[in-house]
Amino acid sequence: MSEPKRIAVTGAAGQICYSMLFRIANGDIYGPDQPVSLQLLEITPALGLLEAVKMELDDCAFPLLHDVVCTDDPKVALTDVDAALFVGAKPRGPGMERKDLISDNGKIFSSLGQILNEVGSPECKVVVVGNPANTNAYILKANAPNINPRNITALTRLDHNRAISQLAAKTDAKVSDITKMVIWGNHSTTQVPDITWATVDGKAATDLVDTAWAHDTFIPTVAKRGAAVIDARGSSSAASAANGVVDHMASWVQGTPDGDWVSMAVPSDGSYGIEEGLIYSFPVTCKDGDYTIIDDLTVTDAMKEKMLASQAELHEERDTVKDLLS
Ligand code: NAX
Repeated sequence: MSEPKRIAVTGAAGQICYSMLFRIANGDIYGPDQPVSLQLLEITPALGLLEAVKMELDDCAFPLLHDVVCTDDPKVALTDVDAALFVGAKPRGPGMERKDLISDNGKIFSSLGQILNEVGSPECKVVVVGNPANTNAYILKANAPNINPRNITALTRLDHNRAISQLAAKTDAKVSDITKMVIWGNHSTTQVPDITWATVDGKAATDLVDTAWAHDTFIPTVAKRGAAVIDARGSSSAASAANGVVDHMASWVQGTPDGDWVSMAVPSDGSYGIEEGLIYSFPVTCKDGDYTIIDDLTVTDAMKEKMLASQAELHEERDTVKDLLS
């Protein structure tokens, strides 16, 4: 067997990680022949809970799980990792404005970015999950110039999966029949779920559903699904978010199937007029551990307007944290 892949996970005693770590240890990111080591980071008060998570990981006796480190020292967690999954962040508290959350969480990502810059491997693959995910990834990128900027990404795969599920339900199809879904933009309610190129069992989705449904029902349902889950369960999506992270990383590492793509928030290369460097969700294909933005789709005027509105929100978020962009 090969050397273990080292994976750092922050916020490792939280809700998302309680679903995610067991999947990673089972080989769901790097595949069934690749051992993994977990380097788990928490804030000091949560270390007891993190030890309990480690006890359960031990008790699963996963054949691929080589080693588990639990720490409150980001340097220990981020040293020499092949992948870093930044899940830990503060949730929005009562009376807190979105911009307060951005500033508070932004500080976590500037500090972790600087430490990753110091101790991380330059080709380490990063996905930011903690919200606001795109802007936190942007802050991390600005603070970690030694890390390949292409490798700093944010999670919109949960939104992508939600969109597939909604289209499958509407067309009475199986989720496995759906290809070429797109999520453009920010992981927020300004995101743009787009079925323009989607197929359902080989047929164009746009021939199966009407435009009014696609614009007035599908887009808001997907974009507000996170809030609907909070209403239903009293806390934010955890198992489905964990699944989204595993899917995001597995596609990146193992590749996407021929004839399909996935959505990932990655540094823009200027495609579709989106400012270069902004962390923005695009359709991408993955191969040999790298991704390529699909840059030649013809977007409708209506979608372009929404895509630019999502970019404008990212610009506003960036203005709020400009002090953190060293
Ligand atoms: P939890 O509150 O259950 O867990 C977060 C954990 O992070 C806690 O254990 C906390 O102690 C830890 N933490 C806080 N600051 C830390 C720091 N500086 N270093 C290390 N650990 C730290 O939240 P959970 O449900 O797991 O959600 C985590 C984040 O994911 C939240 O920001 C949430 O908003 C975000 N989400 C993002 C999604 C996406 O698709 N991008 C979807 C789900 C989720 O809403």
